[in-house]
Amino acid sequence: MTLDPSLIEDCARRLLAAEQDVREVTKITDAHPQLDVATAYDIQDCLRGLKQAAGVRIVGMKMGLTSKPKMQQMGVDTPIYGFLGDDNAVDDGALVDTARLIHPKVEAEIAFVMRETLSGPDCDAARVLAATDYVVPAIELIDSRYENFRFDLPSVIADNTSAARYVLGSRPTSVDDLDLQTLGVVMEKNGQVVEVGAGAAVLGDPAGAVAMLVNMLAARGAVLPAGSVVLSGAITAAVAVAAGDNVLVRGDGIGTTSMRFA
Ligand code: OOG
Ligand code: MG
Repeated sequence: MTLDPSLIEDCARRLLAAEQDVREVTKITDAHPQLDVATAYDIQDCLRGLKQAAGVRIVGMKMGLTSKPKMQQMGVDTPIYGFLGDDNAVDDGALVDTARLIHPKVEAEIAFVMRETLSGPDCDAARVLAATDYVVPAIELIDSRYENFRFDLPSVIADNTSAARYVLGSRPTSVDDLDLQTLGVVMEKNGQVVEVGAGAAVLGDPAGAVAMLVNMLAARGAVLPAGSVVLSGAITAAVAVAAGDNVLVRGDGIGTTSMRFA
């Protein structure tokens, strides 16, 4: 179902207000059960426009639901994409204020920083690697605006795939020096290992997840601009965090990155 343009904007404004006011809302499909994926991306685009109008600069994109642990955890098995604004970025090791978040969870990811613009529809992992400036370990903090962190595919797309904060490692590594599929990643919470995985958990190859993003963007007439940060998707299940927690992700040969919570 395509929604009336005024309804698309209403949905985007409701999600923006939920984020700003730090409160849960019912998922969009409760009010609009026929909402389809294309219209859900229209709502996400509208949300992006509202944020840009308020001064947010778009710095990159993210893939989500690209690994089995995430698909099983959320009960949705289709990869999705969202956008990253400069308001989502936090510095490596920085303190994140949980009072600004509804029900935060963290994910271990591999982030790409692109040297060249990529466009679909025939993008593949080799083109992604050739266009990549460097990779770094990342922690994505997701914070669904929906009640109890529960949603379906169209609702989570409209909600910008739960994007909230992210942090990148500060040591760039060239992809020429890495095998992204066997790259091991360890997530620690308060000094205890809570999740482990390898790059191949992400659709067999994180570079393939970035290629899928480029092809999904092409289907909507968009490109992945040079300079973009791309979160390729959680390697492991997401882990809930609260004030006082300390989360660290280390990737084999690519260093570490961390977030602390107040
Ligand atoms: C949707 C976003 C998932 C990932 O890396 O899989 C995501 C969610 O689980 O809330 O960012
Ligand atoms: Mg993620």
